[in-house]
Amino acid sequence: MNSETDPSGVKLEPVVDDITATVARTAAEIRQGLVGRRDKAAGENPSGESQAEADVYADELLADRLASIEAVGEYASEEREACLDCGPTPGASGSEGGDRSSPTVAVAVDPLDGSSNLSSNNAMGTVFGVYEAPLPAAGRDLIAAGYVLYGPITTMIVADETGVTEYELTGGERTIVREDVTLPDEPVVYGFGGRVPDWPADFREYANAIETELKLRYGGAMIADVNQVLTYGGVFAYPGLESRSGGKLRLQFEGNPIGYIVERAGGRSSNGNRSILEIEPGSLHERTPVHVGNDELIDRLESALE
Ligand code: FDP
Repeated sequence: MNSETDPSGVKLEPVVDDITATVARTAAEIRQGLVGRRDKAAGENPSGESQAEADVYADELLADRLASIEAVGEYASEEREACLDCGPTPGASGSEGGDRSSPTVAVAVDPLDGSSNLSSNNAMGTVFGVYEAPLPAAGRDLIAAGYVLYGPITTMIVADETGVTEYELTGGERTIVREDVTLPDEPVVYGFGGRVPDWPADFREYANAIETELKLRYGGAMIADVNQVLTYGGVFAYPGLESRSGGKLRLQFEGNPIGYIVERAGGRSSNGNRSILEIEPGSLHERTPVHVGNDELIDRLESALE
């Protein structure tokens, strides 16, 4: 696991472990709580999308559990407007007088990614990023990121500076099933979000070429579609659209964590011209085009979008 220390020499490994274990335990509760919560809730999220009852439920559970971890200074979620301040500023002094014995981090989550799939009972996920900086933060400030995939079984991917690990979850307990997860060298699958007529011409041209080479795997939940790429190799994209140049996915909650995981697994991420992790964030809920996958496929994407 993480052997990282922050610049002042404070060990971050126990912090990441605590957060990861908490997300795993909470995921068991989220999964169980999906039954009876598939209807729309009254409100919208800060991006103007309607919320399912399960979105609100998952956010409240994660906020409660993660904010009670001493080292978590901020909790932010796709489902709430502002950051929840729950401790000292992330990345700053952990206690009075500048003693850095307790590092603080910010955790950003998409509590239920792909929740439109609730109606059709298809796969969904929970995404989290652990930033050693106040939010909104750049992807290079991530010290770990991961996701839980609610598929036929529940699995969890966790990436930190040492690499990527896959777990199976049983009632919130983790069992390692794969260490040093890397993208297979030979890409097999692709999945692209957004409506085809809304794709810019240059992306459409790229997609036409990819369609002749790889198999389509698109399920409408980013986590499930990215997990296909991590398992078989290939490319996932939710590109910038004619109607919305930033695309759909949110930088803090989706783009950065997924970019971090795929890069740690030996692949590349791009917003169209550079790594997603290099984007300077402007606001908590800003969107970004997301393209992740095998190096060569992302190199070609960037050339196509030049
Ligand atoms: P959802 O709105 O169902 O939560 O995060 C947004 C997301 O799902 C992603 O998981 C998914 O990749 C994308 O939106 C699907 O969007 P489309 O319906 O436009 O395909």
